[in-house]
Amino acid sequence: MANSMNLAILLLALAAMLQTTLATDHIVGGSIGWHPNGPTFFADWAANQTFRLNDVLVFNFTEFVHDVVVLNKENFDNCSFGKKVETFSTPPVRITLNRTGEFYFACEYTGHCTLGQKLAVNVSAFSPSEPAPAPGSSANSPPGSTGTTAPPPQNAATPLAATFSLLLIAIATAFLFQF
Ligand SMILES: *[C@@H]1O[C@H](CO)[C@@H](O)[C@H](O)[C@H]1NC(C)=O
Ligand SMILES: *[C@@H]1O[C@H](CO)[C@@H](O)[C@H](O)[C@H]1NC(C)=O
Ligand SMILES: *[C@@H]1O[C@H](CO)[C@@H](O)[C@H](O)[C@H]1NC(C)=O
Ligand SMILES: *[C@@H]1O[C@H](CO)[C@@H](O)[C@H](O)[C@H]1NC(C)=O
Ligand SMILES: *[C@@H]1O[C@H](CO)[C@@H](O)[C@H](O)[C@H]1NC(C)=O
Ligand SMILES: [Cu+2]
Repeated sequence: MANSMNLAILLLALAAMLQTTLATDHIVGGSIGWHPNGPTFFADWAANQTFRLNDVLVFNFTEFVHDVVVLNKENFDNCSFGKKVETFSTPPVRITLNRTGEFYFACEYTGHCTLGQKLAVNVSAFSPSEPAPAPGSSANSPPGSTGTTAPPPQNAATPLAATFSLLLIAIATAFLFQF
């Protein structure tokens, strides 16, 4: 009984560790970061990412020059800041995508949102059928950026790891309820 419990706890801890490694940090805008860079820059950036539950958005910007405001879709569409959901002003801002569905962000400093400093992401539940990013692709380095920047983390979550993690949880649960 005691041994089974220990094993179950060990397996659960292992599963938790795997789960943690599954969450990906997305550096918003790659090496450009969070500031206006053309009307479709952040939409293009987002199109090259896969956002999964519990992934983290990292907004990197200069304090008092930009901020991050969570908006609803209507206000996001017309860059309207009358009804802010939440405001984050101290960089780097880390936002955990803690539900599936759409999230809307914009900078409320005058003109920035209309200049394209706005980001919509659509968070999907884990999907094993998703294609892996092409090997060697520098998908995250924005056009026009110069210098040698290490490619930001791609979506490191692999279907195998997730399956393995689920399996561990299942085994641990089976052990816990066996006695
Ligand atoms: C992904 O990034 C590459 C390189 O920056 C770019 O050429 C391509 O258009 C992007 N894809 C999408 C769907 O935006
Ligand atoms: C944020 O930007 C600064 C200056 O560009 C850079 O030094 C720093 O590494 C960036 N941090 C992240 C998390 O990208
Ligand atoms: C933006 O749209 C919202 C919802 O449709 C509306 O309440 C708001 O007045 C609009 N703001 C501007 C500046 O157009
Ligand atoms: C997600 O986090 C925000 C705070 O950042 C919180 O207000 C919200 O309730 C959370 N949503 C879920 C589904 O946990
Ligand atoms: C977000 O993803 C969901 C599920 O994949 C989809 O039904 C929805 O239309 C997407 N929303 C947008 C704005 O693309
Ligand atoms: Cu700004």
